Amino acid sequence: MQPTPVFPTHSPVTRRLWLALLAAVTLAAPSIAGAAAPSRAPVQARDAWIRWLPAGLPAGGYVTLHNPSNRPVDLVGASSPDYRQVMLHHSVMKGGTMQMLPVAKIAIPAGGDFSFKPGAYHLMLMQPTHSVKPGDEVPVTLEFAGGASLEVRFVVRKPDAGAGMGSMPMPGSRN
Ligand SMILES: [Cu+2]
Repeated sequence: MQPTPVFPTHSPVTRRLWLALLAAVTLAAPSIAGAAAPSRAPVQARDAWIRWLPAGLPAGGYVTLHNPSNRPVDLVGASSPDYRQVMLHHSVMKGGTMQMLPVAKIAIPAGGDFSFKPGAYHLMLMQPTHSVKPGDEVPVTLEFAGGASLEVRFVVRKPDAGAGMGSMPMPGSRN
């Protein structure tokens, strides 16, 4: 009798098991990649800030988003634990007055930037859940088509930072 080899490579059982393992790995690889992709936003954010207004008034949020990928990415929403509602808005001049229109989505061009700016596109942060003041940092989660998201920290600045939003009335100073 020959001794049993350490690696029974000619055993049909082992061979079948090995092929099954190979098949499992091959099948699993693409599905793992597919599952991980939606959570990772390819977008990078910079210069994120909120134009603070007193008395819990809706505040404008501004940020520049960069899309390094080779296809457009759609921003479809935003949320923050510090505000009950965050909307995508576009300010437009109509008959001499500034109007704000809700926007369903904003495309960030492939290999390009999109900038939210005072008087143009902005995030409208409404109903703060607690007192937000200049100097604070507010986390905002940007949501993209396909389920990807990106958390960005917005620095809260005083109203005189940057250009005004136009027609928003300012309450009198209490100082
Ligand atoms: Cu607005």
